[in-house]
Amino acid sequence: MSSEKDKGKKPLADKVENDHEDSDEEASGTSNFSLEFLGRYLANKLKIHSDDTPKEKILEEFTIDGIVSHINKSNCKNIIIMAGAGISTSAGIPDFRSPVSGLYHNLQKYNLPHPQAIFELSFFHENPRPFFELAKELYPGSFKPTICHYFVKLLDDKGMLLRHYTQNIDTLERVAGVPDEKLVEAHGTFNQGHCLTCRKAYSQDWMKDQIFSNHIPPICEVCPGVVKPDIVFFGENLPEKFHKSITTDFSKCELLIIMGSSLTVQPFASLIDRAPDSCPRLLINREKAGHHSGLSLFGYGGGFEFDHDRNTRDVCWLGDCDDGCLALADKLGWGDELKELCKKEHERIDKEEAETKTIKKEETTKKTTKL
Ligand code: CNA
Repeated sequence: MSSEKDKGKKPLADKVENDHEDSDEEASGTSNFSLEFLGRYLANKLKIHSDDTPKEKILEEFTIDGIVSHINKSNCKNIIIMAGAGISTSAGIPDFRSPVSGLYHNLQKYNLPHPQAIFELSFFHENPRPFFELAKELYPGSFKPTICHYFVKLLDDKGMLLRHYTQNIDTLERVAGVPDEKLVEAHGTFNQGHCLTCRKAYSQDWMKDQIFSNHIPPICEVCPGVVKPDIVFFGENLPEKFHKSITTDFSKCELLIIMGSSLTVQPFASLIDRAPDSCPRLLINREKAGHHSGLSLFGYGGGFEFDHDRNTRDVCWLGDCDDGCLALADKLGWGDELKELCKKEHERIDKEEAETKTIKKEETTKKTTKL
């Protein structure tokens, strides 16, 4: 999945593609005493679990039923969600890495030196047009939140959401009504923009107007700088809110749910290792991900343990995120409520869109009549 070019790069943020080697391979041929000792010493210092330390079994079974039983028994109030592009694909927004439909497979028309250049600051300074052309295709406002987004909203309504960490830039969590204080948009958002030269702030509507009226790139009103949406490019820092929130949230986490992410982009991917050992982790995704997303020292620590006999708390549910959320909601007794919320909100969005279209049409007619 990650090309040679990807390695060591800082994608859409401090993001670095996860190119850790398999820990068994790391161990092979290097397990002499001194390395083993060093591994144990560092693991101990860094509080990383050793493979052979017997650990308490946290879940009764490594299934959605096991997760539901944990939620009910421990009366979870501090659930953290980590989301990726996969929660928005059913809304019609392509992810990055899925074969055929993924964005990286469909960028030929922009004639880029390599696919990720479209999100690289250095390339953007040289040629911002491809990014803005792509932005037109992905622009928020044209898509409706999915069952997954409303599942997050429902968790919050029920007082069970500690925080929703998203890598997505499509703002669909906001559209679904997840409150700002519960949201960490780790890779930024189209919600706002700034002039790259004088830092004047611009609204989403202002940028949208500029981009869709073909004023590409949008130019600042007070200086000749280019206005860029606040999405985090390769080579840029993650928002302060991300760094602040992770230091306090994860130690409190009682259940971690990861949805629709290949967990290949750092530092986001290794957040899964911040959850305490007593915290169950549920991956809902089309493919397994995150096996070795964190620090791995001679087989110590890092990543999910789905297939390992030392697994005490990791569940992998393979399939579409919407179906996974519905399955979870059903088993919690909220299935109908979730479907109803989604239906009601989609109707509201459709109605608002129709009203906006009518108003715009009337304005155009008025203008033409005046002429
Ligand atoms: P990714 O690397 O493209 O991985 C997506 C993952 O989701 C893959 O493992 C897919 O198999 C899986 N997947 C796709 N659709 C579904 C589905 N319906 N149900 C279940 N699983 C599914 O994307 P990541 O989010 O892991 O990578 C992080 C990048 C992607 C971030 O920097 C984002 O900014 C960026 N991105 C965001 C959007 C968006 O805002 N909607 C779209 C495309 C890319």
